[in-house]
This record gives sequence, C-alpha cells and structure tokens, in this order.
Amino acid sequence: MAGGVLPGVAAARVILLGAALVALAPARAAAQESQTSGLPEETGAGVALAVPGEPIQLPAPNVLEARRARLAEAIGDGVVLLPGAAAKSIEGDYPQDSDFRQENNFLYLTGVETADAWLVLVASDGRPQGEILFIPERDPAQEMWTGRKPSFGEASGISGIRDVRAAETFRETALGALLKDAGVAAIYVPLNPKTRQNADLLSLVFDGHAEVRDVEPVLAGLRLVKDDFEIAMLRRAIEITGAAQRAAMKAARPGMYEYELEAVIEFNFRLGGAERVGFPSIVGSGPNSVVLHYDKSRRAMEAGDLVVMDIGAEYSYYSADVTRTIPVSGRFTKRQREIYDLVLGAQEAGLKAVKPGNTLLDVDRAARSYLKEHGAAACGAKNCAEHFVHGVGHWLGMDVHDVGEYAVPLEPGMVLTVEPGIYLIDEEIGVRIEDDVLVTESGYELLSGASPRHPDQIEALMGGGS
Ligand SMILES: [Mn+2]
Repeated sequence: MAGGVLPGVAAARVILLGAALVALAPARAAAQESQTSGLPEETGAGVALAVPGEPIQLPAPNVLEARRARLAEAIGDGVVLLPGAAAKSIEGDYPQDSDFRQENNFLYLTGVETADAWLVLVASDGRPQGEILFIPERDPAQEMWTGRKPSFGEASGISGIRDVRAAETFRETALGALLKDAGVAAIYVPLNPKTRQNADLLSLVFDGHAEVRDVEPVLAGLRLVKDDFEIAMLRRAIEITGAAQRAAMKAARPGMYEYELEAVIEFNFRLGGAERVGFPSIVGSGPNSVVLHYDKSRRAMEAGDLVVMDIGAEYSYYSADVTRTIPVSGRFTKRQREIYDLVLGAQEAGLKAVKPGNTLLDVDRAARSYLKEHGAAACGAKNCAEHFVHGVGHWLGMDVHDVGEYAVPLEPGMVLTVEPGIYLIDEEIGVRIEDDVLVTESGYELLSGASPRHPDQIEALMGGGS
C-alpha cells in the first residue's frame, strides 16, 4: 500500500472523476467485439451514455396469463396459495436493504409489486379455473409515507386477474370457500424455510383438509426455460453490466481503492436503469483475487495486481452475472497471462459443450478436462484443475443462482453462466472469467460478449499499461 492513505485518497478522487467521464463515453472497442449488445453507435459528439437508462419493465398481462396457464397445466388439479414479499421496516430490518423487492415467484405470475399480497390460483383439469389477487386496500394516510399503491382496478390491469380483493379478507376466503368447501385435491404452497415462518401459511396448511404440496419445484421448472420477455430483460441486465465492466477497465489503475472501482461499476448500473445489484459486487485485487466471494472492497490496488470483478446489474428483476479479471496496471505479466489463457481455454471448452441435450455436468467436465490436459505444469505441484475449486456455472434469471434442477438436459431458452477459475493463493493470482449464455437450438448465444475477455482486447481497452 505504497504512498500512504491521504495522498492515495486525494489521487483517487481525481481518478474517480475521470472514471465518471469515462463511464459516460461510448466504448468503441467493446461494441465492435459484441455482435448482440445493441449498443448505440458512437456519435463522435463526445458524451453519450454507455447504455441509455430505461426504467423497470414488467411483463404484459397476456405474458403473465400464459405463465399462470402453464402453472395450472403443470399442477392439473389443485389450489395454489402464493404469498408476496412482506413489507420491510426501516427500523426493524436492515435499513441499507430496505427497498421493497417483490418475491420472484409472485412477480413472475402477477407482475404486481405490492407488499403483503397473495395470489390464489385454482387449477382444474390443467386449466386455471379461478384466479384471485389479494392486495392491501389503499390507505391515504400510509401512502404519505410509502407512496401511492395500486388500486384493485390498477392491480387487475397489471396482472390480467379480474378478481382482486382486499388482503384483509384473504384468510376467510382461502380457508372458507376455496379450501374447505370446494373439495380441493391438493394445496400448493411454497415450503421453503422463509415462507414456513409465515403464520398465515402455516395455519392454512394445517387447517386445510387437502394434501399439501410444495409449489416451488413446479415454479422452478417453469422458470428454468425463459420466455421472450425474460430473455429481453436478461439481455438488458447483461448489457448494463457490460458497460460497467468496460468503464471499470478504463478506470482501474494502481493506487485506486477497490471500493472506488466498485463505485464506477455501480454508478454505471444505476445510470443504465438497473434497480440494484443482483448480488454484492465482488471487486477483489491481489490477495483478494483468490477469495471467491470477497465483497468488502477495502484494499488499495497495487501495480502488478490482478483484480477480479464479479458483478451483475439487476434490471426489471433479472440479474446478470459477469466476471472479468484484469491487470490493475493495464498489462498482464507473463505469469498472469499464462494462468489467464488456461482459464480462457477452459471456458471455451465449456462453452463448446453448451448445447441442447448436454447437461451442466457436461459443461463442467469439458472445462475441467481442458485444465487437466493443459494445466499439468503451470500451477505448481498440483494440476491447475485442482485449483478450479467451484462449479462451472449455474442457472441465471430472477435469482442470480436461479431456480431449477441441475441434472436436466439443456434446452433452448435456458440461460446459464460458464465461469471457470484458477486460484493460486501463494502467488496471489486469482483468475475467473464468467459469461452468460442462452441455450439455442444449435448451441448457445454468448450474451455477455460486450465485455472484452481476450487478454489483448482487455489490454487495448485499458490503454496498454501505465
Ligand atoms: Mn456466477
């Protein structure tokens, strides 16, 4: 940490201002690499948004109706009781995490962002026979504090559910007519530990006369294959994240703190219209590059460090997850590049295995075999494959580690990450390269190509060293 704290901070302020300007400028090199990013053409007029911001988008009612129809089809006969997320208290819950975010399954089926809501869906012969949305009645005195809430009519317009009622009547309705009198075959509720603490749900489950089943695996199966709206939102989240990666590459330099690089990244997220981060940003330099989920971002980066930036913007409830590993000085050392090229080769091998019919295990195996074959001598006593200590990837969607079983064949419409890494603790060399891919009929589409990942392209964007 050469240079002392105060000079470092002063220098960093200047750098950050520069970074902000960089963040506002279009990135020609990266746009050229991307075939799918949809980035605006450089105007030559100076300042333009790297990615123009757009506010949140929610699915249209007909998209939501189609999802509910698929749920009913999957269930056959039964009643789904699905609670939305509870309102958070600024005093009782963590204030830094107090903005309301709807529960993913609830949003997936209703598009309604209101707290303390319920969805009741009755399925019969594989079709939705009845749908009721319960939301709290509007309260003008409360809205002074929380802002305008949707009326029943508005919630109906958003969701396409005609029957909207007061949440206050949920218990009597659900317990009465629906569950006891209607001869229900099965009740589907979320049975994860979080919702198990929901008192209403508990009593409904125990008071009911029908068999209780977990709705979450059913919904996870539906969410595993993304519809067109979801793919569009993922593209956008990934596009914003790519712009942030490029801005960070241009801004990074020795003496800068990790949190300053994180600020450049998250500044670009919000500027691009992202509501929040999809997960805590990982910006780990030098010794922190080998800590897989390092999220403190407190270290001053030094010349010669690698910095791992594992980040993802959340846009309209969909999260990106893209990792780039860059040399803080702008140029990889020979040794860093040796390791980087191995990880890149493993990633390419993994990507080649992404195609319908294969599983994520095949992708993992392909990446690992590449390292076994090519990394026998480069990582010391052990094969480099032994330093690839995590799985090759995961589903991506509304959850950054999205729902869905892993041992299933890949199908068009699934979205996953491919992210091999090598972590050499003794050398303080951690390299992870993570991309987001959409499974297509013939293989995959690289969604995150707007962030350079080939070392020459990274060095070119960073200015080739300082
Ligand atoms: Mn990931």
